[in-house]
Amino acid sequence: MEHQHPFVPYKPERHAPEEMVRRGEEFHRLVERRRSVRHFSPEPVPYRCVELAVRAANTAPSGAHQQPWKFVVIGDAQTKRRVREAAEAEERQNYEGGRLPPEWRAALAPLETGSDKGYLEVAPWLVVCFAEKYGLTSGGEKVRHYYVNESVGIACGLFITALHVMGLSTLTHTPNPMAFLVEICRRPANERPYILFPVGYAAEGTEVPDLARKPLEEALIPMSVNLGLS
Ligand code: IYR
Repeated sequence: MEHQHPFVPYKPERHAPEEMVRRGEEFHRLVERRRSVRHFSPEPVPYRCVELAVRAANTAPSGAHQQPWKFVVIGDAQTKRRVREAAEAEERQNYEGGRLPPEWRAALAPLETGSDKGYLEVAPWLVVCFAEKYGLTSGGEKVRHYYVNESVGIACGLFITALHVMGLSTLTHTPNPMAFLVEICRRPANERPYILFPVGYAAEGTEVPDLARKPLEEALIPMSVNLGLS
């Protein structure tokens, strides 16, 4: 094949059908056990584990391969405190100040969330994912980015899954509006806070809401059924 740009061979592993299913089942069993956690142990977690989760995130496909994500890793007590205080100030407006509309509050009720975000100081690491709304050349010119939300969302999915594989827990936390994170993390104006992840071991005795996954029939619609082919 003739290419205008450099291409290299790619040969993904192939497996026999039974082996494909076995691997798919094993992976599903693993991710099925993941839950978002709001109670963390203060036990230290090696930085290397966080680094590996970001390495996994950094493999995500992205619009025009622009890789529009940044992960800021916070481990010092002072910055964690600043993040907690700023997040709680926003969340107090959400929960106690009436900024969350009643419909939204009702949707959150089963999660029993509130404006206390103590876990932001307990978890050994806070990882803030930023989305690069646009890029900047070395000369400071803006470069348009494509599919930023999709790209960063996929990267965050990989990040969460990598933590879970290692036996670590996290929460996809969005203490909106999150502009305070730009300042605290000292990020430039082209970066928008996307998700704030507390990372650590789940606290001993952690309980999570008794939620069920959506039944497969609601998530998976074989088109053949819609077409009346089966
Ligand atoms: N950011 C708030 C509210 C919140 C919103 C959703 I959507 C959730 O799934 C959970 C919480 C908070 O973190 O409390």
